[in-house]
Amino acid sequence: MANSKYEYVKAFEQPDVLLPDTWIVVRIDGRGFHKLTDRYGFQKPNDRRALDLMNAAAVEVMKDLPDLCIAYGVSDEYSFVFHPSCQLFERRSAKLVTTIVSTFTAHYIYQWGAHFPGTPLQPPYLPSFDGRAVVYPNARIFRDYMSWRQVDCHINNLYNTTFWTMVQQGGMSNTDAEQELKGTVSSDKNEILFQRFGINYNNEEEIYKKGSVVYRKYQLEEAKPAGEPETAASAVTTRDTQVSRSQQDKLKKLRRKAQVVVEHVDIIKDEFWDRRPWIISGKPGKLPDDV
Ligand code: DGT
Ligand code: MG
Ligand code: MG
Repeated sequence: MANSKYEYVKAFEQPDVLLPDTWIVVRIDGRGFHKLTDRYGFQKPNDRRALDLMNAAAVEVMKDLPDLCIAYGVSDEYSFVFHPSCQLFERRSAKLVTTIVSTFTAHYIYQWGAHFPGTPLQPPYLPSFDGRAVVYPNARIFRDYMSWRQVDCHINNLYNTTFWTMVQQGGMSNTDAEQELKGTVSSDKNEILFQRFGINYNNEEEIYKKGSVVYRKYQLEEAKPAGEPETAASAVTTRDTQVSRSQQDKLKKLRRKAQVVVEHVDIIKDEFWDRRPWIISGKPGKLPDDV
């Protein structure tokens, strides 16, 4: 680019490179989905079509960005995770966040009609998402982040399921149901569901109870025997995250070969991570035999 007297304005741009060797989580969240879900008549408390659409968009984001190692979605939010070794966009925060937000939104809108046939999108109620990047210094804290989101999913879903059952099946007003649930703990809500409505919360669909986990599938490994102190999660060293450009390109190709799957499973316990060590290590595993 030719120099001009206007060139100096470039000095106003602020650097926003995220810390090296850290887990980058980009969490996106639907803007004003309270209104939007009302406008398009989403079922309460969970609309399967809406969750399937969120998951379909997330799968496309994962396919588009091989640097992503896992994503977790619940309600109108999705957390996308870049491995500490990620060098995409030189780890510039705004580039990473805006790419994820716009790619996700594009696919969400593109696939809307397939998931909500007969309910076309109409301005001003068009889906949009905000996003932010947060870095976590090690695998333990990154896993605590993921656990935090899944626990949140559980707490909200138990509350919402109980609340809407009391309203929809019990004929209570929103205010009365809210009043009765004030100060209750999980066991109280389980009891209300079971005693009054014959609903065993454990039998509710996993996608509602656990949220959605999206990752690249390789051959599962044996779970570690209980009591072994070191999980794969704590085994990443700085050395593991320093890889050359050509090595990175090779890994990218390998990642593109793997199938991206959506599962509704526990990510709080060690088992999920121990059986899928490639997520924490960043090193692709073996492709399943049938691929
Ligand atoms: P925000 O994020 O500050 O722009 O505002 P909202 O309205 O998006 O609030 P948020 O993200 O805290 O809460 C998500 C809203 O989306 C909440 O009102 C419930 C609604 N929502 C999410 N999934 C479903 C669903 O499957 N069915 C229904 N009926 N509503 C849902
Ligand atoms: Mg929202
Ligand atoms: Mg939300």
